[in-house]
Amino acid sequence: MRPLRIGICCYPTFGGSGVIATEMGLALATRGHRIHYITTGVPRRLNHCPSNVTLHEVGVRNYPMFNQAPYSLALASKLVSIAQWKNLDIIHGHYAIPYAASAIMAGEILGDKAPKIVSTLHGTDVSILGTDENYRPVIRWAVEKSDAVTTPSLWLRDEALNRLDMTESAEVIPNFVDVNHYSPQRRDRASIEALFVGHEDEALQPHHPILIHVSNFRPVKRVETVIDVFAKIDEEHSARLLLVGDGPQRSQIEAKVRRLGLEHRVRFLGKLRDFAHILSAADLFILPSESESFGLAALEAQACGVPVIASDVGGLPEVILHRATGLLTPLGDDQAMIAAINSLLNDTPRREEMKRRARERALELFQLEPIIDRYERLYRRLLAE
Ligand code: GMT
Repeated sequence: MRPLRIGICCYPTFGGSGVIATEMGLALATRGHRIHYITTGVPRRLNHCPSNVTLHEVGVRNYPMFNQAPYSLALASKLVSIAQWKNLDIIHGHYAIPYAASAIMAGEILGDKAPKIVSTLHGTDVSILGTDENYRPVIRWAVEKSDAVTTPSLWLRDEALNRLDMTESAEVIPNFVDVNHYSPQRRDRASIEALFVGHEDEALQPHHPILIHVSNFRPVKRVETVIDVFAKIDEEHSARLLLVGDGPQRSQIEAKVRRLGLEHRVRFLGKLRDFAHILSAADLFILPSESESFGLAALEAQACGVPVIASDVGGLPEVILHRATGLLTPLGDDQAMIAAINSLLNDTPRREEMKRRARERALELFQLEPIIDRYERLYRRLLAE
């Protein structure tokens, strides 16, 4: 089979869509395909760059007439030029705005020389922007014009179908995890203990539970709830909380932690490039999100053998098997989440069993290679190869 020339455009940031797009590109490159990332910066998870991977930065020129520089147009122009120069077979856009939309714009400009365009919807591009009349018509147009549309969960497929009035259903290709990198073997409690040394009254003991939350600190993640729930757990268990990531609400969350006098128990670790060893050392992962199309962070936790306590929303039940790999509680019911966490912290054999099942689920359903096979098959089907 001939190697394909694939352009990938995505947010190069800490978010799940950028992570999936970057790791997918690297996995396809390992199979010999030529990968072109077309983004505003170096994708955060791009920690090495093989010779068949090229980065193309989109330059957004400002001009006195512009109120705000039109990134989507600069991106579309860049896609046209890379598609022509590198003779791309496929452009794969991750997230509808601007990536799918700019890819379709580029396709229209290229006409019958256009590569096939695959659009992956990731979450709020459907659940929030897909209902906002400022964006909905463009999102709907991009989705309808794409040669193929994928979603990471059945839930998002149905949301997209209904909210965007799609004439054809998207194909569900779940997100994936590198189970070798995200694995219980990387458990490293000593480095967690080091994080708390000298910052507290009582040294971290082996029986003190470590809770973790990873997110981009946006309102949809409900990080305030993470703190409220943790405060209650700490009263009973003398626990520790690790917060990985950064985003618009971080300062207000830090202020809340100080207000509650919890600064000795909580560590803000910021946008760590690699945190698998920290994740593996945690006892439980907390994710009280308002909406989540998939919950990549929850999958990464499970791959590390860490059970997840999350809200019962969106695609999370497709990732977390209630009572087997974690516990799902009704959205907004903090008491139920506190009770769920306490029930697991007080029952070590049950927690141990959940750790095992969490890892097992990641191995059974969400391994990288079989999922990359599905994308590759999709590309070849579109190219009739
Ligand atoms: O849709 C977003 O809010 C952004 C996006 C991202 O870039 O992180 O997150 C979504 O895509 C991830 C990767 O597919 C999913 O794991 C997240 O669940 C999803 N977020 C939401 O649906 C809120």
